[in-house]
Amino acid sequence: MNADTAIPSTPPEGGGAAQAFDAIVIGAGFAGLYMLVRLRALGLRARALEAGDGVGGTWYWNRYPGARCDVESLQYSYSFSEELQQEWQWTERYPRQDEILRYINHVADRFDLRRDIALNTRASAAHYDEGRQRWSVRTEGGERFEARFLISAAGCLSAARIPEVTGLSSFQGPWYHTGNWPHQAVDFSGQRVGVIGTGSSGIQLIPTIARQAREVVVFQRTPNFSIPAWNRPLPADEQKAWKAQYAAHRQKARATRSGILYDYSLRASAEATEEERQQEYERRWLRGGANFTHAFNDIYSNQAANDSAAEFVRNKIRATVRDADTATRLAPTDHAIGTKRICVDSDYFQTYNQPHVSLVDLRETPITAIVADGIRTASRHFPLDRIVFATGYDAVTGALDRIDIRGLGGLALKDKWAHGPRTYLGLMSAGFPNLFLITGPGSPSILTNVVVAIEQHVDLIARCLDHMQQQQLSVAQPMMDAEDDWVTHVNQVASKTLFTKSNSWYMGANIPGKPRVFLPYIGGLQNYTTICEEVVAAGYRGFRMTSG
Ligand code: NA7
Repeated sequence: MNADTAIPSTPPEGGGAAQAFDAIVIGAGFAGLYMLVRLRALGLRARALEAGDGVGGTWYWNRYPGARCDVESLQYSYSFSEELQQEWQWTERYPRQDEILRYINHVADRFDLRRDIALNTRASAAHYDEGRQRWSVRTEGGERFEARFLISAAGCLSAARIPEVTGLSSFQGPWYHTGNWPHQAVDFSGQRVGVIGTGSSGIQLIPTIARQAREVVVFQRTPNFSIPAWNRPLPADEQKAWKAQYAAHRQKARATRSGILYDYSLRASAEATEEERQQEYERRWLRGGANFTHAFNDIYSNQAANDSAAEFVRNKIRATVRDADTATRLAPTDHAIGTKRICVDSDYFQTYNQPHVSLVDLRETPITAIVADGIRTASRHFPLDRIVFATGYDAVTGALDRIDIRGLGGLALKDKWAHGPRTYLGLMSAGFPNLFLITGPGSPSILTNVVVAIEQHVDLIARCLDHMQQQQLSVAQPMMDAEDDWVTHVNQVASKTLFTKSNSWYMGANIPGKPRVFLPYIGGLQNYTTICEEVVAAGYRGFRMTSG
């Protein structure tokens, strides 16, 4: 579409008088909170609209048993405040959901952010009024907000998805989705529990539930690679030593491709002997975590290198799971290791050695229906008291798709993105003036330590708003050719990797009908940051900024 020939759109209807702000932020998780900090520092009046009745986003909703971050505590945290990073004490190598949520709440209090957050307020529509250069936002509760800037902090993994399975409404027991877990503890003692899905959430949840439940039946469509977390308490002296060098560690992390201080090998797999390769895998296996896939620098791009690392993990699975048939089904063969998000677990494969835990391979015997007392597959009926859906998300674009966002000429963002998201730098989309996307599609986002990616994006947006204020510019949006070039670049970089061959949520493959496009930018956080800095240094090259 041509932004210059657009006609004004109609603001959303309903509700009383609109509450006016300089900026509306959608979401009060890690991204929304830090955005509020930066907006306040610019002297802009902002309001964050948060669907939950508390802050925290992902970590507010994902309260399932075993929920834990797969990036280490000392890295998965804000770096913008030296005082904050020094004062907060983490208790474990990998933080549990409740600890992260306490941390986020601490941040909200420490920086006095709550007064700028409207809880229980889900944005349902956001329309741009070209004449008034204002976004008009409507909420599910019928409230209306107006602002010059609209900033999405809605998250990449926040639109939980329950697959369409016949008969769910007839199930008589309680059922849950990991991404929308009840606030009260759920007791599985003595229960027969069916778990659908074996991604990161399922792999964390299954061992934890198995400690309580009478019986656990896991319904697996695709097995996943998982590396042990070897989680442990974080000793005070280790934490102190890290904090003594915090600024330097953060700086080094930002200069990596994933924003995480891993041990990135500079060697290609073929440069090592077979014995050296096995030693390297074993060393990393014993250290634990997603660092494993950085054993050689071509695991994501070279099939033979990937096969070698994948086979090592398959052998570990076979050595762990006693029943040979179950082990075979748990060992992934349909995708390259790491091209579906690699999982980090605590005793996942060991759990299948317990007599009350069983695995159903849905590729062989698909679910035909959920019935009043359980799940029926093509070959048998499984009586169950509870069902857990660990079936994932409409990733990266899902949260935005669920809001009726309309830009110039009334164009819906969803329609513009019908064949895949189109953005410039994952930050803005042409035809949607003053709409900023924190960790939007086409940015490194979910391929990184997302807190690092969030801080980089929020800082960039804040600098852009500051520049606009200084220069008395009121409207910003990308130029179409800059956006087209970026989309081409994002696709080209992805096509050089093994990622585009897998049916992953990175590719939108988990959602029926979603275009098959690689959603994040895989060129590396450090390269992406360099590109952004060049854009800024060149006077926001590729953006058109105008005064009102
Ligand atoms: P994921 O990684 O998308 O995993 C979802 C799982 O659910 C995965 O095993 C899916 O199988 C399975 N699934 C999805 N739909 C169905 C249906 N219809 N039937 C059976 N099984 C199904 O989501 P998670 O919540 O585990 O993790 C998301 C991210 O959060 C994770 O990567 C971390 O970054 C944190 P499939 O593989 O699609 O065949």
